[in-house]
Amino acid sequence: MAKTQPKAPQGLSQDGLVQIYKDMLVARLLDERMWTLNRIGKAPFVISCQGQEASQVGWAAALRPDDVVVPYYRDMGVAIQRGMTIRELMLAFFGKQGDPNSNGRQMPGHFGCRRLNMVSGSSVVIVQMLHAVGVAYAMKMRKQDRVAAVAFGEGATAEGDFHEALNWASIYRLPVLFVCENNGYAISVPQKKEMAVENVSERARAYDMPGVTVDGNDVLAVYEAAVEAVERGRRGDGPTLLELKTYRVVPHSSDDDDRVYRSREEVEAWKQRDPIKQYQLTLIEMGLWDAQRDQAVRAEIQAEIEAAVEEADRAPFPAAEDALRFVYADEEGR
Ligand SMILES: Cc1ncc(C[n+]2csc(CCOP(=O)(O)OP(=O)(O)O)c2C)c(N)n1
Ligand SMILES: [Mg+2]
Repeated sequence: MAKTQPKAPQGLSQDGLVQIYKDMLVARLLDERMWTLNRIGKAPFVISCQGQEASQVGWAAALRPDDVVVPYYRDMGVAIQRGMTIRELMLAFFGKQGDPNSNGRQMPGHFGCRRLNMVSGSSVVIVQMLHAVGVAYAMKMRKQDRVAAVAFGEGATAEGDFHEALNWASIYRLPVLFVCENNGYAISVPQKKEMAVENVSERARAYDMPGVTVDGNDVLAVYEAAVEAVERGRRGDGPTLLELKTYRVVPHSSDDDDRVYRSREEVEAWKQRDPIKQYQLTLIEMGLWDAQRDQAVRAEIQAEIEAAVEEADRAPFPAAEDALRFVYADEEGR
């Protein structure tokens, strides 16, 4: 039987389809390099996006540049899709001057950049949901057709802020896309010890909003579901809770040893469903990609990463007297 050709979602050009792949690849290769830099003692901390690239690039690609994104610490794929460069991300990773997120004063993974309409997150998990609801409320009061999108892990949904955010957004029919990147664990705690329900999306019903679960390793499925939710928000029909089932294929952070709480077989099984490999095959089937292009693009990205490593390693640390800048509203933020 002839295999059916995969179909591109409406509204995505061929260039758009390829760009999604490149963004996922940049996220993966950059993340891998960060781990080796950490292990040789060059940088203190990695919090990884590996395994979740399709979820992240997929939802971010559904937005316009003037929409506001409120990512969480794993969302390097979102930062890349929005336009943060390899150089900027490496400066942030080394905690150096020129990092657009905090000028080297925050931990890695605290993405925030005015140029990219990206709101900086707190280290306290889930509070970013309330920030996004506030942003969306302001958008509605100003009668803008913009949307706020916020991401979070499934473990963090056990906190009260999650419920308050859904409740408020629903009462006022706010244009928010709530994205749960469900990777099955909150550090060492598996989902069944985080919540009694099977799907985070089931909770949407209690707040009278659509709750949707999709395969978070299928970037086009994520994109399509996110587009629908974003359109809903833009039309004034209120928020959506989108749950993306995925997996982080590396430990929680560079300070975690995941061998103590999950089997190697489980990790291996998820690696077989690698979102980047899956999407590469889709593009090849669509006639938009081949092995030669793949090799060339990987080499280009690696060269850019190495140049960024050299630059960030040499770059100065922030000046001590800058520590309190931008804390109070006494000067323009970056
Ligand atoms: C309020 C709060 N409690 C605990 C922590 C420590 N902590 C950081 S990440 C994390 C796990 C969160 O898991 P999940 O929401 O599933 O996101 P994931 O890391 O799996 O992507 C915890 C407990 C924190 N930062 N803030
Ligand atoms: Mg999790």
